[in-house]
Amino acid sequence: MDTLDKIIEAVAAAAPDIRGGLAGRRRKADEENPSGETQMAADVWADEYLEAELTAIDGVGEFASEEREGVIDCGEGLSVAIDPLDGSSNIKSNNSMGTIVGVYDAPLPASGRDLVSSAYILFGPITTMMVAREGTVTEYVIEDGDPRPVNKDLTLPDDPVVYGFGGRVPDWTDDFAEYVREIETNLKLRYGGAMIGDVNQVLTYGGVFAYPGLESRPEGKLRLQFEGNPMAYILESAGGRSSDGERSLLDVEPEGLHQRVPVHLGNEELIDRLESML
Ligand code: P6P
Repeated sequence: MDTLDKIIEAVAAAAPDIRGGLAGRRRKADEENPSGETQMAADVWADEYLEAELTAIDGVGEFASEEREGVIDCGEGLSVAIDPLDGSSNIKSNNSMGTIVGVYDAPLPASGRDLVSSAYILFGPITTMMVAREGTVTEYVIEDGDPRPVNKDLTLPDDPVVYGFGGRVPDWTDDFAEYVREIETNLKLRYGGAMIGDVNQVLTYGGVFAYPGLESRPEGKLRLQFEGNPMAYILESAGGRSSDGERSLLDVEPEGLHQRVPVHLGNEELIDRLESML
C-alpha cells in the first residue's frame, strides 16, 4: 500500500469516530481559526484527531489545516492540507458537513497543479467519500470505516440541474449578479452552507457552485489550499471546470497558506460563460 492509499484509508477510517463525536461538540470553542472565524469544539477535535492519524503515516512530510496557523513538518514526503470540518456551522442546524483533504507533492502552500489526489468525506444521511486520483473520481460509501466503491468513474452529468451561490445578494458584483439572472431561470437552487454538500449536489446532478468575489471581499471567503484546490481537482477530474473568475483554480499562484480565493465549480459551459461575463 503506497502513502496515498494510507492517507485515503486513514481519512475513511476516521470518519465514523468524527461523525460519532459531533453530537457532544456543538458548542463554540474559545478560539478563532487563522481566518478569524470562531471555531466550534468539533473543529478543534476533528483537527486534532486527523493530525494525529495523518502525521503518523510514513511518507507524509507536511501537515497543514484550516484550523492551524502554520505547517507541521513531520518528515519527508507528501504534504497533506485539510479542512477538518468544512461547514461546521451546520452542526447547530444539523445539516451536511464533512472533511476535505488535499494531497500535494510539494511544500505548502503549493499550486493546485502539485496535487496528486484530493478527497472529501460527506456527513449526510449516509457517510460517503469522494476521491480524485490520476484523473478519475471514485465515490465510496463508508460503512464502519471501510470504503465501499459505489461509482468507480464518476463524471459530471452533461445537463446541469442545480446551482448554489454564497455571499449576500446585495454584496455580489454587478457582473456576477447578471450571470445569476441568466442561469437561474434554467436551474434549481441548492445551497446548504457547507461547500462539500453543495458541490456534491453539483457532482450528482450537474450544475454550478460558487462562493464568488464580493464587493466587500473581492478575494471571496474560501481558502485556496484547503477548499479551492482540492475541490477544483475533483471537479476537473470529473470532467468539469473550476475558476477564480479568470483561470482554473489549479493555476492560481500560491501566496499564503490561508489565502482566500473566489471559487466557481461546475459544468464546463457554465464556468466558461461565467468567465466571459466577469
Ligand atoms: P456562508 C463553511 O463555513 C464554508 O467555509 C464553506 O463550506 C461554505 O461554502 C461557506 O463557508 C458558507 O459561507 O457565508 O454562506 O455561511
